[in-house]
Amino acid sequence: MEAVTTPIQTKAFIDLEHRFGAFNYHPLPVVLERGEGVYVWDVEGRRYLDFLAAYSAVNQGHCHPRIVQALVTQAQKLTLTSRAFHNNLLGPYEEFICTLFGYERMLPANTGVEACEAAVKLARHWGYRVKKVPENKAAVVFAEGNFWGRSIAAVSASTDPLSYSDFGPFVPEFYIIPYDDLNALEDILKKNSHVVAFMCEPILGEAGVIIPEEGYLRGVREICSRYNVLWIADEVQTGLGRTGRMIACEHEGVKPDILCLGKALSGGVYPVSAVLTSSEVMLTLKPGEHGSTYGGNPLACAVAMEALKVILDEDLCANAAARGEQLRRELVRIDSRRISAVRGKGLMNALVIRPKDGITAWEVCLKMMELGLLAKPTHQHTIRLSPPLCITEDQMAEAARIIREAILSFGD
Ligand code: IF1
Repeated sequence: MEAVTTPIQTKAFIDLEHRFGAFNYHPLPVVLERGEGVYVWDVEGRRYLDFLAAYSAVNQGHCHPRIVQALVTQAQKLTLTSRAFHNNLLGPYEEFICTLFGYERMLPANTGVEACEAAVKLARHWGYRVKKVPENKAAVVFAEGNFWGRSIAAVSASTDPLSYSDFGPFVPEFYIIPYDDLNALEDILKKNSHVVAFMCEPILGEAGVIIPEEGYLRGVREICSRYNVLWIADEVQTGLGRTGRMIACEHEGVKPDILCLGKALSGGVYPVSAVLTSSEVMLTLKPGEHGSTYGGNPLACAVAMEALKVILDEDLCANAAARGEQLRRELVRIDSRRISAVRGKGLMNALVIRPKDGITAWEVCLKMMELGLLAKPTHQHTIRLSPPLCITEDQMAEAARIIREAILSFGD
């Protein structure tokens, strides 16, 4: 079907990827060449509302002029020094981000998985050097359905066979408990005094936008404190305005011991991630014990500071909250038995399709694409709806019309 309806140019680019690329993704058959705000354009000149926003990396909108300007200006001056020397932007950036999020120290990295893995390394270090866990016994607990990337450590924590199958052997002393289950957390901490950290997402992303019961994060905070275990919040996807707050933990007024940020920390122009924590934890790291060639480079620092300032100056948190309400209000109004659930917080939303007559979330996404909106299924039946946070009321109304038309096009 794709071969018949896909235009020539688009097909040529897709064929090239098929010929020379790896098959680790199954993208929608659209080839993008330009982006601005909530819109992207394909090589045929067609415009789409981007309801994936690069998995929440483009919270500030595509090619935000201020972030691009910061990138260009810094790129013409100094891009990379390595950490063998100081640079004049790392200190100011560290001060800015620590003050903004209320942490004592920040460790710079590049991708989300690096930030999360550094958090686990920090927790183990703290475990041996502060908590006094016996050598090589440090354990880390994760929640079922977690997703924090593709490294060996990340897939060692994964409960999704697609992510971990045939990638073993895995990292030892990783334990999984059910998500949104405080009793399970307390049980394992009670039984195993070598646990150094519990890592979780405040809302499960990859698992399909699963929102825990109100009070879960407060409970996690309380239990981790009581058992002298570090709570690591993976806010790589939920952070930076996505759920209507600067970080999702703010919804429950709690502060994790270690906070991982990534994705929108650069507004989608460059990989930038960060680990924020206390002096007690961070200062267990001594020279040579951790690092990265690109982490903390001046280009990344300039981009990240501007990307954060855009979120603040444009009040994107408030807009995410308001537009998210609007979207869910419109979605629940669609009168179709094809929809089995609508859920979300801010602009992190999921639309769950009831499969019928072979119509899956994938077919709905293809239809939406035809009508000018790009979104991607996660698992078989869930469509993630997470546009850039700068989306206007009118643009959201237009999006809702497209989603509605796509769903209704399959009949009842
Ligand atoms: C893929 C999903 C999103 C993340 C959280 C860490 C990372 C991610 C909570 C790692 C990455 C990605 C990566 C991308 C698909 C994707 C994703 F579909 F899996 F769930 F965002 F929605 N923590 N998420 O969500 O960050 O190293 O990639 O910078 O791997 O296919 P990274």
